[in-house]
Amino acid sequence: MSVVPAESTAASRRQLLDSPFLAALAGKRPSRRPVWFMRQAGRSLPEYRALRAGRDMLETCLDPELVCEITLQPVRRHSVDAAILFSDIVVPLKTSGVGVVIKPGVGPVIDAPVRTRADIDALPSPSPEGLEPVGEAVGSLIAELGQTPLIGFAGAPFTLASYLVEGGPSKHHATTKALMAAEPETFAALLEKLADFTISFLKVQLAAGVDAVQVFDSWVGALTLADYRRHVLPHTQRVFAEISEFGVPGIHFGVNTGHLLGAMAESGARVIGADWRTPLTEAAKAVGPGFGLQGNLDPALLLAPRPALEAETRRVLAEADAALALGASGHVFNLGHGVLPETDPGALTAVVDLVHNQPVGE
Ligand code: 1CP
Repeated sequence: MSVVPAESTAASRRQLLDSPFLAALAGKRPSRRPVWFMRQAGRSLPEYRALRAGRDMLETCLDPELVCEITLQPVRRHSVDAAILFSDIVVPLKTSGVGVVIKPGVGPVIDAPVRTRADIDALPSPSPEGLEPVGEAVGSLIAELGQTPLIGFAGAPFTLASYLVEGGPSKHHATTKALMAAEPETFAALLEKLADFTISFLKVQLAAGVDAVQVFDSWVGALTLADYRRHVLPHTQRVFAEISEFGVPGIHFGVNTGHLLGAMAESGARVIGADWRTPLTEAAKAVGPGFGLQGNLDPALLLAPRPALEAETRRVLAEADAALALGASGHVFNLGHGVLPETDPGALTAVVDLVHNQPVGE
C-alpha cells in the first residue's frame, strides 16, 4: 500500500451520515446516545485471549488480518457505536527501529532509555513505510465495518516521552519530570521528535480512511498546569494542526487531567475526554461551550454488582445532560480510562444496552 495524499482521501472519505458517534462529535443531535469503550478490544474478551495466545503483542499489531479480527470482536459482541483500531501507541516507534517490546502484564519496555541530547539525536526518524500493515488493516476494516465508524489513535508526545525516558511504565514519571525541569531545551527537542512519530502514525491511519482520531496523553495529568502549558501543549497543538487537512474529528484524552482540561481544549481537538474523577459538568465548564465531551464511567464499576453499575451509568448520563445544558456540543459515553482485564464482558454489553435505551439529551 502506498501512502495516499490527504487531498485525494479527504474527497473520497466515506460519509457515515447516520452514525450517532460522528453526529455527537460534530455537535449534531445523534439518533441515540453513542457509546464505545477505551480498551474495548483486549483481555476482557475470551475470543481476544484465544487469538493472542502465544503471539507477541507488537507482532500482532503488524498482522493486518489479526488486527482486523481483534478490532471487530468488541463491535460484534457489544454493538458499540465505534470501533477503535487494535494497535498500540509504541507501534510507530517499533516500526522505525526503536528497541521496544510489550511485556505481558507490564506494558512497553524500551531497550535503551532516552535521557540525553545524544540519545535524542540517535533516535530514528519516523518511517511510514514500516506502518504499511496498519494502513492495510484500516483499509480492510473500513470495508468490513459497514456503517460503524473506525477510530484511529496515537500516543501524544508527552506520554510517548514518558516511556522512552523512564524505559517502561512508571508511576510518578519522575525521571521525565526531572529532565523537563533541568534541561527544558533537551526535553523540547525530544517532544518535537516524538510529535513527528505521533503525526506520522495518525497520517497513515487517516490516509487509509479512519473516521475519527483520538490522541492519548494518558500520563500528562502528572504535570502542573504551568508545566503542561509550557512544555507539552505546543507539541500537541502541532499534532492536531498537522492533521487538520484531513477534516476528521479529533478527541484528546488523558488520565487525572481535571486541572488541565481547559488547556487541553486549546490543543485543536474538538472533543475532550475526561477521566472518572472529574464530573462532566465540571469538564464542560473547564473547556467552555462548543466542545464535545467523552466519558466517564469509572472502569472499576464494571466489576460491581449490576444494580450499582446501572446506577453509576445513569448518573454519568445525567451529568452528560447537565453538561449539554451548560453548552457542551455533544456527549460520547465511554469509561474514564480503559476496560480492566478482569472485566466481565457481559457488564460492558449491559452498559451499552442501558445507554442506548436512554432518551437522547438536548
Ligand atoms: O497482553 C495484552 O493483551 C497487552 C495489553 C495491551 C493491549 C490490549 C497493550 C499493552 N496495548 C493494547 C492495545 C491498545 N493500546 C489499544 C487498543 C485499542 C482499544 O482501546 O481497544 C489502545 C488504544 C492502546 C493505547 C495505549 N497503549 C495507551 C493509551 C491508552 C491508555 O490506556 O491510556 C497506553 C498508555 C499504552 C501503553 C501500553 N500498552 C500496553 C499496556 C499494558 C500499556 C500501559 C502500560 C502502563 O501502565 O504504562
